[in-house]
Amino acid sequence: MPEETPSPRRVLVTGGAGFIGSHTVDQLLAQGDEVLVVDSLATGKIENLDSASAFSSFRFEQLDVARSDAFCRTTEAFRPHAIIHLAALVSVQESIQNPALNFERNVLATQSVIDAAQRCQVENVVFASSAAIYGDNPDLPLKESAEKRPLSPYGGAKLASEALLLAAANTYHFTVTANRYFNVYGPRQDPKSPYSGVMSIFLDRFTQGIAPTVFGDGAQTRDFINVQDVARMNVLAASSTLPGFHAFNVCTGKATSLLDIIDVLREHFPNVPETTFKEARAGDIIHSLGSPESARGKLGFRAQVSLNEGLAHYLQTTTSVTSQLP
Ligand code: UD2
Repeated sequence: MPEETPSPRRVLVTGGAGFIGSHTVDQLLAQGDEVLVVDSLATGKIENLDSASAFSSFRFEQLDVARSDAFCRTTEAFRPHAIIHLAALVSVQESIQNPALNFERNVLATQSVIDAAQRCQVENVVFASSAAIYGDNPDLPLKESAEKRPLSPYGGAKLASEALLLAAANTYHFTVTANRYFNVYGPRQDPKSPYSGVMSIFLDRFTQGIAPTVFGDGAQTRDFINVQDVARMNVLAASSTLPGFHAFNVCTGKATSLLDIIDVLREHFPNVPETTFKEARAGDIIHSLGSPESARGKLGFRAQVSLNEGLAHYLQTTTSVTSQLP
């Protein structure tokens, strides 16, 4: 007899006040789970949890996951069935400028999660990994087995975390899913830094009537995946019964160029001035594309939101927020 999934489940989400985290929390609450968010609010925003806080099954604790003892105590008190570990230093550029901080937030924090999971016998751990571990590997579409060539301390830390989790899964026998996100976009992504996701920057500019800047010729492609799909994969992985460690690309398998995105945005904002082209960024990858086959075959995960739908919804949300501004 397959083991029954207890309902409701208790799920601890680190980084739950962030872009991907808050959407994951919303989906967990909607399916009836009890959720504890642990977030230092270093980059996460409490406003991202506005809709979550309406649920009596939701709790929040402001805490840095890398503070291992405190995090263990919190985990012990909540006794989660699953931990979804999304808290991280998310900027590649910042990881290059401050590798020690990157180590603390992206490696030590993972060790802290492993310690807590082991001590509290958590059955299931989900980890936010990244396509950054593949670096500029040109063997597209990238399969999970592709050679890992991280090009930044950020990519290195994600790979190191996967190794720690693989060893922990083998040693302590819990289920671990490492989700390797490709280019995630959608509402609540912060467009403020020049290194924010390109989609958030373009949307911000178009809605303000400012021309987008393209670094290079705009023919570079990415595998853009909507945050709703990414959150769904996190939720699915949190109840995975696959034993041991598994890493999955979280992607669509479709390549889209920057020029394609600009074309779509121009349909919505025909009066925005012509695109500005600047020299390509140093170290920029021309093409990035993942193979979604493994996640489809082993977890039944398939991205459902098309780029057109995702962009239209993102625009609706962004413009309704902008129109509320004084
Ligand atoms: C993504 C991830 C990064 C890391 C990396 C691994 C994001 C935000 N970043 O970087 O964390 O995982 O993949 O490969 O998801 N661009 C413009 N104009 C702008 C901004 C960007 O032309 O105003 C270009 C940029 O030079 C690049 C493309 O858009 O060619 C995508 O840039 P990005 O920063 O959104 O994402 P990426 O793939 O470089």
